[in-house]
Amino acid sequence: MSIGVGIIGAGIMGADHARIISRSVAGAHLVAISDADEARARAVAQETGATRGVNDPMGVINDPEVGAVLIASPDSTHADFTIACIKAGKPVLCEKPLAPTAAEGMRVIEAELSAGKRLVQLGFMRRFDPGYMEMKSLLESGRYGEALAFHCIHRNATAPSHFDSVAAIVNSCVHEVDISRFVLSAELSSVCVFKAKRSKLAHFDDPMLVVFETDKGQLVDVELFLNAQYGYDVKGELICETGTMTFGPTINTEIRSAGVTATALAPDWRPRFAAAYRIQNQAWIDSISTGRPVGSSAWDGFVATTVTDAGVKSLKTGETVAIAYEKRPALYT
Ligand code: ISE
Repeated sequence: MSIGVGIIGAGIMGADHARIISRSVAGAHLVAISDADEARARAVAQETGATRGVNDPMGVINDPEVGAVLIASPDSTHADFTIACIKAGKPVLCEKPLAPTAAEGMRVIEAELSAGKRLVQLGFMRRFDPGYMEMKSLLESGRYGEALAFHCIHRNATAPSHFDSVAAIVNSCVHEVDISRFVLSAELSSVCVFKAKRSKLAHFDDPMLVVFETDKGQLVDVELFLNAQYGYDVKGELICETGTMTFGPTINTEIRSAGVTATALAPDWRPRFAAAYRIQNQAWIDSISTGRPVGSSAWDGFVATTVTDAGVKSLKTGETVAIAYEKRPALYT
């Protein structure tokens, strides 16, 4: 049976998810898309074959034809819409981050705990990226010994004008928070944010180096450079006792001609992580039929906000900040 999906938000990500669900996901069809800009919602609905485009997020969540909801509205609205889905008893795939702060994220955990079952998947799509998945399984094969350090590079061509240094941590670096917890099967125990010399082309602290320590004594360093100009570039290199694992920044073919090698870089994360988004969205729909949640949970989303809260504190004080966690409830074990 096909699951009717409602989407909240018809911006860059909401429209992308609508296209993925309508073109590449089996077992689901689009019912309604809501956006503060109703004309934008209607345009995306028309393009993707959704029944309607509206400006009524609660109407979409409570629509009896909507069996599952995908939230891709602005970050500050994620927690409230996710809680509304939990109250309506509907499975929800919420874009990252769960919330801008841990205090707001905790409200989602409380709502899921009172519902008594897991309904939330967080849209940390990198967990479904073939490069990161292979890195994790190679590490877990034990062939290369233990992981010692993880170098991460996270570059965007340009950051939007509403971005600031806090958003760089809360909205961008949150990906490395989640993926390093996933790849290393470890918790992050401290964070220190270093501001590099600021690019003249940036309107906030950019680039920054963010260094985490894990509870296994590993170091995770992240170069965050969100106005790198030349394209979208995400790389990871895992340093193990007897070898290293690297995956490339690109999914495109390398061309050699006229004395140079060239490989096109994606302009942003959507083409770079196209496979990850497709696999993630299919896994979400499949998990609804089987009743077995996959990917990042609301708890993973909440932990990520706990870490980014500490990152923001380090950004402001320049000090290393120890990360203190709430106790993990039994629902998430
Ligand atoms: C954006 O929201 C994403 O999720 C992208 O993956 C990330 O690279 C970018 O920095 C974020 O702003």
